Amino acid sequence: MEVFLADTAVQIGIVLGSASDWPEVAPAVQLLQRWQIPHEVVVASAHRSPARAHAYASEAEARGVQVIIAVAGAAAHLAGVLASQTILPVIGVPIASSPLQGLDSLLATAQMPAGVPVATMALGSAGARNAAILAVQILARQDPRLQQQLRDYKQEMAQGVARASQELQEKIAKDHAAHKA
Ligand code: AIR
Repeated sequence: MEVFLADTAVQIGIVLGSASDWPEVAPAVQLLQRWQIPHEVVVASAHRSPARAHAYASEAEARGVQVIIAVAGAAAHLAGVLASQTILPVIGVPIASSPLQGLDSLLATAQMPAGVPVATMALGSAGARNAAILAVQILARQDPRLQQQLRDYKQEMAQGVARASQELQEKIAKDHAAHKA
């Protein structure tokens, strides 16, 4: 039985181990919305709903999904379990949601046995954002529009750093002047 809809044009599938992981992922999803990349967000736990997690991974390719992002905390086996059921690239995002503050999920996501790769990102929202960017970089190899968006994004980031530097210099100069007066 198919569990996930077949008629949606989704390129990036984001799977959360729990709805409680969502706040870490929301900014990454905003980026995908801004870039108009068809995506979906579903919850499927490798431990609490293993059949659902297996179904997602085994149906994803036929549904047109090109990259899977798996987000989970604690004993985070989600990315590895999904990767075991598909030939799609799987990007893992460990979340610091347990008393071990993410060391558990980082190791569980990264330390895959040879043969079943998971591209593991940094912990938390930075990792989620990088997962979205990496997924788009994969899609962009076949899509000049996305290549341009990625170039624009890098330029925007660099301009943001230059602006921040200018603002900091102005603040330091102002503080210095106030101190002298
Ligand atoms: N989790 C859920 N099923 C398996 C795992 N590893 C993770 C979730 C979340 C954490 O357990 O990804 O980060 C706590 O989930 P909850 O639902 O108790 O808040």
